[in-house]
Amino acid sequence: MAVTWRQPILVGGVGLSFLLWLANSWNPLGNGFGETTLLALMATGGVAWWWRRSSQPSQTIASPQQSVDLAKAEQAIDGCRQTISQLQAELPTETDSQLQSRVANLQQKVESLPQQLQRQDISIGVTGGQGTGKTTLAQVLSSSATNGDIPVCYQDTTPWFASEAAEWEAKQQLYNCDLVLFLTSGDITDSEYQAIREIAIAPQRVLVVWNQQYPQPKTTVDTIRAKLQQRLTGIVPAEDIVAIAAAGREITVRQTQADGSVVTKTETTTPHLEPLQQRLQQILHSDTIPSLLYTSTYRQAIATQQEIQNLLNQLRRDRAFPQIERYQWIAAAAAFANPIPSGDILATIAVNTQMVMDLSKIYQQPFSWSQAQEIAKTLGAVIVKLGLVELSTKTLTTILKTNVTTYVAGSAIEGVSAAYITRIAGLGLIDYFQEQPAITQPSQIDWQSMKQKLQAAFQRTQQNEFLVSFAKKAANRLPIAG
Ligand SMILES: Nc1nc2c(ncn2[C@@H]2O[C@H](COP(=O)(O)OP(=O)(O)O)[C@@H](O)[C@H]2O)c(=O)[nH]1
Ligand SMILES: [Mg+2]
Repeated sequence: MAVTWRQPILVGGVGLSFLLWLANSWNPLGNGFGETTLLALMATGGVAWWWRRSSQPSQTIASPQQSVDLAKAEQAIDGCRQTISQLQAELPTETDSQLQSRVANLQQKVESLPQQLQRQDISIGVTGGQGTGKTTLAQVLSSSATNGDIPVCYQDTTPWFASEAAEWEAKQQLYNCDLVLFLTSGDITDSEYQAIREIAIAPQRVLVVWNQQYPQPKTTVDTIRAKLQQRLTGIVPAEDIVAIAAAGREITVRQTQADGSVVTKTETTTPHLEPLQQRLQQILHSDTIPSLLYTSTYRQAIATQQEIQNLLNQLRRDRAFPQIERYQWIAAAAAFANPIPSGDILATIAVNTQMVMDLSKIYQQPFSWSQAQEIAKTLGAVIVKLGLVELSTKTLTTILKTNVTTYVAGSAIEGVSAAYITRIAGLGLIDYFQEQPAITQPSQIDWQSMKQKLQAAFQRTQQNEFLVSFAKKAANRLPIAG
């Protein structure tokens, strides 16, 4: 067999000085390894952590009916301010105009949040599935007298469930609403349930309005309302579920006369809006209006912060990717130049330790050398345990043999595998750092979750097309092809 597969993938015995020499003499990306001084220990601690709600979705889901007070709304605004300053601090010196305007836009959103707390009008969105009476109800409510102590504007949305685009539009239309009337035409479907839940946990105050387009006997009304209340327990309080008829309807009434003949008459039923109007009056009372505004502001602050965080994550990824690329080629060269005898899987390596340090710095949780080393060791062990080394080596060996015409030495395979494994480690790390912004100690790392990230990164890079191009690229960087 021309190719002997020796296990140590990552450069166990490579000393720092060797690596430094290697990086400087064989410089894959043209930028010096010394820019991040290998031996410099980074100071830990003093990391400013921003408040990030999104990483803990369970918190929001736990109590959809949570009340938001002024302090909570202001805290959310503060969180936004911190994240936007973080974003500004991390903006590259040369920023294109598109990015600049995105940041300016976000900045403006953050600045407008405090004004939301003082708003002097209320906006109510009327939403629900197709044909549930949204337009009709919004019109009826708009034309009736003001419901409470504040000017109110009603707006119907595009229907949910019709298409993804329509639903997305409906959500946009509801973004500024302080209250949502969610219309149904009877007992709710699963998708209606999900939609209502989604609105409630946003959190956004939502009333569920059963709009009866046909007159129903009272017992039916009571049964359906009870069913709705039961289904929505913990999501919408019973008093926020009301039954109405937004419009009257012409119905044909057949009456049998004393002589047995049947007379057909047309009657128009009357609209029935009182239950909804009463509830709106209570909610739009001057005592309760502030709570609506706090909730709206809080919700918008959370959404804005998430938007800022997404952009920040994107910028960090943009910076992290070239680092991962750089380390993967360094790992390849090191493994190629200095293969170690089999059996000894030493996963801790200078390359990966340095990569952990650099990536953790990008993600604002800088680790010291020894901390990074501890992480790199465990990372290596986890990767080996997951069987990723073996799997990827097998695949890459086949790919190399079929795609690289010249003789492929075992050390070349080790080099390519080392590059690939370093890439997986790097991708896993950045996915993890992105989700867990509050780590300051290696002991805080949740290895179970890290494992999932590594596996996901592995899966994502398993398409044959990617592997072939990766193996070719790696082989070209090693002095083996040609
Ligand atoms: N009888 C009756 N018809 C209604 C009621 N609400 C809406 N409709 C009718 O149902 C149809 C759809 O209503 P529309 O408001 O356009 O629904 P949207 O698609 O949710 O905006 C229209 O023909 C309305 O006149 C109601 O409470 N009673
Ligand atoms: Mg409509």
